[in-house]
Amino acid sequence: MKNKLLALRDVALLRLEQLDLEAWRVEYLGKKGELATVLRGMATLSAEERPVIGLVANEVRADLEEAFVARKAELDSRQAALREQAETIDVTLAGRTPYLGAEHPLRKVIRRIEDIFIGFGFTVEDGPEVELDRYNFEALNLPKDHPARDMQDTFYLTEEILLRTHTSPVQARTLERRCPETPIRIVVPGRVYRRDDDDATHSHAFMQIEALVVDHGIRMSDLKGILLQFARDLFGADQEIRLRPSFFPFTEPSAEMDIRCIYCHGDGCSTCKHTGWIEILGCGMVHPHVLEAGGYDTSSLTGFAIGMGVERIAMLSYQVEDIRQFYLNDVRLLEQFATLTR
Ligand code: 2NM
Repeated sequence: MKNKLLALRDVALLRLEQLDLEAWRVEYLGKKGELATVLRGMATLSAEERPVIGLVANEVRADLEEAFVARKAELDSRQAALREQAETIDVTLAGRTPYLGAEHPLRKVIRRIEDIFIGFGFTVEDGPEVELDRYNFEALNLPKDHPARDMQDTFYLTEEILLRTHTSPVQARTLERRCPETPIRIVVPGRVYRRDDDDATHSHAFMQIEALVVDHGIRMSDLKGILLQFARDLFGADQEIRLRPSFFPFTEPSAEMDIRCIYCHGDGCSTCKHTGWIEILGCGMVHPHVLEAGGYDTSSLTGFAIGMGVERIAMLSYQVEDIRQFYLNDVRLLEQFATLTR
């Protein structure tokens, strides 16, 4: 029995290195463990043998318990060392490149257009998106019963208050505010709203940029010169343009400007519907009613105005097929523009 106990101790100490600590404790020191099983056999021993074996058994138990405590301490300290190592900051490591974010593609287009007009001597103006009927329509030669009001289905908040359908009310406000003797050269970007069903090419809320010039002796040829230079600054030095007659209530005469198709250069493709041209903006000579509403003397002052949709230009420039991509703020789209310099 003594040999059995000593053999048990040797095996147990050997297995301590190999077994999970708790599994080892159950197997050797547990109530139904190896040691307990051997000790149950003591009942069969004689009265002389029992104290001798008892002494050996106690020694074996003490040895195993001591080994258990030592092993536990060893494992605990090894784990603590690992944890400390994991928490240690290596100050010699290279830093992570911070995520910088990027200009939204619509902002990029607005900034480029602003910069072109700033180069022509224009300044940037803005105004409220919640507007008065007076500035959005009335001052722009669009009286209450005018059929052209239907051209732009309007979000009305009250009879008189609405979400602006174009940025032109900013021009109307500027004309009203400025001294009617001083020339005006402004460019006005901003969000506008129209009751429209959203689809791949329409949005009920989109960005517009308009320009206005008022001065003595401004003529259609001034408009055409600015338009040609604008198109060349935006799309390249050899860009061709053409003007087609059109209608807007706030300009007379009015025109739409096409650029040579930036994809097929006039050969014909699906983007230009095989015409070789792409419509890009509307423009015209400011209607005398608009200047008069701003207190300007139309016998000595004339002007021109230009208006364009930012999304349309962004879709053409960056080959974005669906206008809704601009409003999703999907980082995968935005990251594509992060590296773009223009
Ligand atoms: C366009 C087309 C033609 C325009 C007119 C004015 C104002 F206020 F001067 F009358 N601002 N913008 C205008 C003219 C806008 O957008 C397609």
